[in-house]
This record gives sequence, C-alpha cells and structure tokens, in this order.
Amino acid sequence: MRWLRVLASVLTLAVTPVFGAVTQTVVLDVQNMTCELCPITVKKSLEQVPGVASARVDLDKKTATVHFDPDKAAPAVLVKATTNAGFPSAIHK
Ligand SMILES: [Cu+2]
Repeated sequence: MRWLRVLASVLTLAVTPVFGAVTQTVVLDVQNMTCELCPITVKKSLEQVPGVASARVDLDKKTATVHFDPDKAAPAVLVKATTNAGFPSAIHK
C-alpha cells in the first residue's frame, strides 16, 4: 500500500496552495491623519475591504501597511477605501 501513501502526499502538495495564505503587502501614504483616533478610522476602513488580512497604520510616518489577498483586493481598492473614509492615500513609492 505504499503507492497509496505516495498518492496521498502528491494530493496534499497539489491542494496546499489553495489553503496557503497568499498575501501581498502594500504601503500607502495617508493624508489628513491629525490625531490618535485617525489611524483607527483608517485601519477600520482598510480592514473592511474584502481580502484584507490586516492593516497597520503609523501616525508618525503617515503610512498604512496593508496585507491582502491579491485575488480579492488590489491597491487601488485600498486607496479608495481610505479616501472614502476621509483620508486620501496613495501608494508609497
Ligand atoms: Cu483624528
């Protein structure tokens, strides 16, 4: 029954990418953050976007670092989300 075990491991390998977390990271420059509550609003606006795994906002650097699934979200959608929340952003170059 060794072939069965081989088959099982081959199947596992083939299926793994479906479950593996494929995430992409983008850094946004965020405008209008003036107080400690602003980053919370920005973070919430980003985490509401389908496909966003997490967002970390830095008030000092005026940036947002976003981890997202590139199959479900895109940087342009993230920019739109913060902009709609009152914090226009752009992809950090
Ligand atoms: Cu504020």
